[in-house]
Amino acid sequence: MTEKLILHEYGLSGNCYKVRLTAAHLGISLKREEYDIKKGETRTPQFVANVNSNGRIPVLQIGERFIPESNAACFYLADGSPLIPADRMGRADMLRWMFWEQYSHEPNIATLRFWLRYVGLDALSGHQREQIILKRKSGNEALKLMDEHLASRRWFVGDSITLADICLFAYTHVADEADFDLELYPSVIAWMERIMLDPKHVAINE
Ligand SMILES: N[C@@H](CCC(=O)N[C@@H](CS)C(=O)NCC(=O)O)C(=O)O
Repeated sequence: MTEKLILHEYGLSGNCYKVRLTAAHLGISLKREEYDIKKGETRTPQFVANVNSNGRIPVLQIGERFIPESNAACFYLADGSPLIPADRMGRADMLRWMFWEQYSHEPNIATLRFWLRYVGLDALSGHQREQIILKRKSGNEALKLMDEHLASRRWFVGDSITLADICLFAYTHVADEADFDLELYPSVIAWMERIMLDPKHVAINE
C-alpha cells in the first residue's frame, strides 16, 4: 500500500482497535488521529462534512478517500491477504460472522461497556437504564453462541485466523469491562488465548 493511511479513532473503542489489530497482522502502519467521543468531537460540522457524515469513528483515510465502518475498513486493509479466505464459501462465512458481530454482539456488549465504564450508571438516561437488562441477556446469548461454535474448532472460519476472529475479538476480550462473566465461556477463553499468542498481536492499549 503506497498511499498514506490515517485512522481517525478513539483509542479505547473496540471498533477502532479492530482496524489497528488487522493492520498489525498485515504489517501495515497507520497514522492515528484521536477524537474524544465523550466531548462530541466526531459530531462537529467539520468532522461530519469532511470525515464521516455519520459522525462516528473509526474512519480509515486513504489519501483523500474515507472508509467509515470498522469491518469495512478491516476488509479494505486485508483484501487479498490470508486474513480473508481464498474460497467463495469461506469469504461468505467470514462476512456472516462480521455482520453478526455488528448486529448481535457489538450493540449489546460494546454498548454496555461504554455505558457502564465510560459514561457511568448515574449519567445514563432512563431509556438507557431500561435497556441494560435486555442488552445483558442478548450479550450473553451472543457469547454462548460463540462458545458453542468454538467448542469444536480453533477459528470462526476455516483453519486459520480471519477477519471474523479479529472483529469478534475486539469487544469479546473486554466484555468483562461490561460485567460479562467470560469464565462461563471456556471455548471463547481458549480462542482468545490463541489470538493473543500470535506474535503479530497487539493489545488494545498499545
Ligand atoms: N458500526 C460502526 C459503529 C461506529 C460507532 O458506533 N462508533 C462509536 C465509537 S465505538 C462512536 O463514534 N461514537 C461517537 C458518537 O456516536 O458520537 C463501526 O463498526 O464502525
